Amino acid sequence: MTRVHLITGFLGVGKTTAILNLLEQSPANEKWAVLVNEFGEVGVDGAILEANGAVVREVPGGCLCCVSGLPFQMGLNML
Ligand SMILES: Nc1nc2c(ncn2[C@@H]2O[C@H](COP(=O)(O)OP(=O)(O)OP(=O)(O)O)[C@@H](O)[C@H]2O)c(=O)[nH]1
Ligand SMILES: [Mg+2]
Repeated sequence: MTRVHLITGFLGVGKTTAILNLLEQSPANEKWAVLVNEFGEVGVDGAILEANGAVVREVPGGCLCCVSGLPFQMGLNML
């Protein structure tokens, strides 16, 4: 089983900060990956998260379920 956590919230509420804090505490024997569904400034979160040790895939350009369904599947498969 792959454990999945969905971090969601309003613009600027602290999602990236929370993920970065969790990454700092991640057990050494676990592999963590972050699938970023960023709306707007493409790539910013991905670069920051990758610099902090996570495997990152991005799904830019819109909602995972309606606009970016295929890129979402591709991102998951790449992980
Ligand atoms: N006071 C306070 N500020 C916080 C907290 N978490 C994050 N911030 C600040 O809130 C601002 C936005 O945090 P981000 O982590 O970038 O928020 P985000 O939800 O990823 O933002 P978007 O990706 O733009 O939607 C930053 O200046 C953080 O330093 C918190 O728990 N308390
Ligand atoms: Mg963010």
